[in-house]
Amino acid sequence: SATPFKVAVTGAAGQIGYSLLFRLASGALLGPDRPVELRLLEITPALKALEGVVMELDDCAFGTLAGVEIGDDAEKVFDGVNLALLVGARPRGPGMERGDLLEANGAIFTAQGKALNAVAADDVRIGVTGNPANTNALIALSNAPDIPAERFSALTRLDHNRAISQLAAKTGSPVTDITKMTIWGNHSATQYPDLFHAEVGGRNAAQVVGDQAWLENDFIPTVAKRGAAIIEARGSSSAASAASATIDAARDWLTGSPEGDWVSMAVQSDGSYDVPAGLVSSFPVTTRDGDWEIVQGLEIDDFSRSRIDASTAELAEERDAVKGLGLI
Ligand code: NAX
Repeated sequence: SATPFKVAVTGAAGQIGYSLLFRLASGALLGPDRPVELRLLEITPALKALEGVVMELDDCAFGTLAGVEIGDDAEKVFDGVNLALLVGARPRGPGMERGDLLEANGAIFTAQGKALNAVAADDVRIGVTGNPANTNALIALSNAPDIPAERFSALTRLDHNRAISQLAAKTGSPVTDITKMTIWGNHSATQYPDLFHAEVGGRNAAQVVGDQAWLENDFIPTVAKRGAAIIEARGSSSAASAASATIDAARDWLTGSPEGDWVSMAVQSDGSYDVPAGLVSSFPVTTRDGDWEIVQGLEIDDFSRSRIDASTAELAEERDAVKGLGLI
């Protein structure tokens, strides 16, 4: 039988983990024929809860689950991993300033970057879900000098999927009719979900909608503030949808984006679309065999330009802050 694909998940005892682990174990990533070994990292106080989750994984008797290891030592847990999903992060606590948040997460993502650099498999891919995801990915990649920077990405696939869902509802189309959606910039309220290149049944989405006011005052804020709306309704932040998007992103990265379509991923900018080189920013990308390429040649009008610039300016501020803290 095939060698197990080793997947690390950090923050495995958290909310997203509680959905993500079961999807991974059931073969949602690489299908029913590829066994998966889970390597789960948590902080020491959460290990007992994680043991309970592992009991439940056992109880599912998943045919694709080849093994589970848990621990609080990143160098042990990341040993030989082919994919690392960095979900665990430090949430903003009461009275915590933005700088404090960047510093607390900086400590996590510098250490995890170094551990991946030391022990991950040569073919490792790293997806960062934990917030602030783009800047955490920048910190991790900056602390893993032997891993090519292209192996790191931050999750904007949830935003991408939210945008598809909103556009499908507005146009009365199935989600499968929506293609070429793009999220630009930061996974934050400044993100720019772009309808000018998206298509509905092969027709330009902005033209099909034909309503700039909806696009500006409804669509963009609904997508960008969806996380807050879910907290308001559910009493806790999006978890199952975040897990689902984390799987979608990793699966498409490893196995390829659909022909004639693209996906959104936050990756280190090479200066495409005048996004300052070095920032980890969301772009339209095509993927194949674990590599990605930024879709080139899209025309950016003034409206899109100002939205992209606003979000990348925020990313530049975050980068300057973590640079100031000596994290990158
Ligand atoms: P939880 O607070 O439920 O779980 C996080 C887990 O991470 C906890 O169990 C904690 O013990 C663990 N953890 C903390 N530091 C760790 C470390 N150094 N090593 C290993 N584990 C560590 O949060 P959850 O709802 O699961 O969300 C996880 C992260 O995803 C948060 O940062 C959240 O903001 C972020 N999100 C990102 C999204 C995205 O689209 N990029 C959307 C969903 C989510 O908001």
